Amino acid sequence: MVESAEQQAKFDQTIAAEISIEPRDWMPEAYRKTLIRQIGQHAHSEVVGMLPEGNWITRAPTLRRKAVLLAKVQDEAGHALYLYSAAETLGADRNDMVEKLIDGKMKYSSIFNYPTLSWADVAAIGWLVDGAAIVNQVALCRASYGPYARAMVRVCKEESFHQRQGFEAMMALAGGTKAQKQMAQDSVNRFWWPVLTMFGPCDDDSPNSAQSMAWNIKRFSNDELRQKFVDNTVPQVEALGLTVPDPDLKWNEETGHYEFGEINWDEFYAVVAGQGPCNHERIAARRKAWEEGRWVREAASAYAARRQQAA
Ligand code: BYC
Repeated sequence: MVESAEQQAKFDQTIAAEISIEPRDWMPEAYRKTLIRQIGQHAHSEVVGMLPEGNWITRAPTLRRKAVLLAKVQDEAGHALYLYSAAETLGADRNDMVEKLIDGKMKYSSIFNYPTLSWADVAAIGWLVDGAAIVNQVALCRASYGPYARAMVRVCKEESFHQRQGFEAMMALAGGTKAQKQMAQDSVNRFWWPVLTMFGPCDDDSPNSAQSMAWNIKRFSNDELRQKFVDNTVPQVEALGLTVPDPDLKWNEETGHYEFGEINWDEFYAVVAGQGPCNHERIAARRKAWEEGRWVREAASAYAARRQQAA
C-alpha cells in the first residue's frame, strides 16, 4: 500500500514535470487502460480507414493518382502497425484487440462508416479527414506516454503528405469542368459535418476528457481541436471556390474564430453505435481479412518459433 502511494506520487511528479512515461515505468491501472482504449481505437481507425479509399485504387483517374493513392493507403497500414505496437508496450494483445474490433467491442473512428461515392470523396478524405486527423495528432505528439507520442511524430509527417495530395486532387476538380466542380462541392457537402464529429462529443458530453487531460494524454479538449480545424479549413474551402454547407457559419471579428452551426449528435451516436451507412460492410471486410489471413499468421508464428529454437 505504502509502495503504491509512493509509486503514484512518483507518477504524478513525472506527469507534472512533463517527462514521458515509458513502458518500464509504473503507471496507474486506469492510465494504462485509457491508453489501450484510445491507442487501440486509433489503430483500428487506421486499418478500417483503408477501406473507403482502397475501394478507389482500381478506379483512380490517372496512373499518377493511382500511385499516390496506393502509397497513402499503405501508409495507413504502417500507422496501424506503429499504434498496435505502442498498445503492446502496455500489455495489450494484438489478436485480442482485433477480435474485439470485429466483435463490435472496440470502437474505430465514426468517419469511416460513410461511403466514398465518387472520386471527389477520395480527395475529400485526404484533404478533410487527414486534415482533421493532423489537428488531433499534432497535439498527441506531446502525449505523456512516450511510445504513443513518438508514433504520432512519424504519423503526422505522413499525414501532412496525405492532406496535401487530397487538397491538390480537390483543386484539380474544383478548377475543372462544371460537372467536376459540382462533384467536389457534393463531396464537401457530404463530408463536412461527419468530419467535425471526428473530434468526439462536445466537451460537456465527453466522459474521458477531464481525466485524459489531467494525465496529459490529451492536450486540448475536443471542442478546442474542432474549432482549430474549422478555423484552418474554411479559408481553404473558399480558396477552392467552394462553400461550406453550414448556413450558420460566420466569422467573429472579436474572438478571431468562426462560429458554426449545431452538429447532429444523434447521427454521431447512431454511427458510433453501429448504425451508420457502412458499419456492417466495414466490419464484414475486417472479419473476412482476419479469417482469410489466419494461415499467414500461423505460418509466420511457426517460422518465428522454429528460428528461435534454432538460435
Ligand atoms: N468515432 O470521452 P470522449 C485517420 C468515443 S485515422 C468513434 O471524448 P476520448 C485516417 C470515445 O472513444 C485517425 N468513437 O473520448 C486513417 C469514447 O468511447 P468509449 C483516427 C468516438 O477518447 C485512414 C466516447 O466516444 N484518429 O486519420 O477522450 C485513412 C466518448 O468520447 C469518436 C484517432 O483515433 C469518433 N469520432 O476522445 C485516412 C485519434 N469520438 O471508449 C485517415 C485518437 C469519440 O469511452 N483518439 N468517440 O466507449 C483521440 O484523440 C480520442 O480518442 C478522441 C475521443 C478525441 C477521438
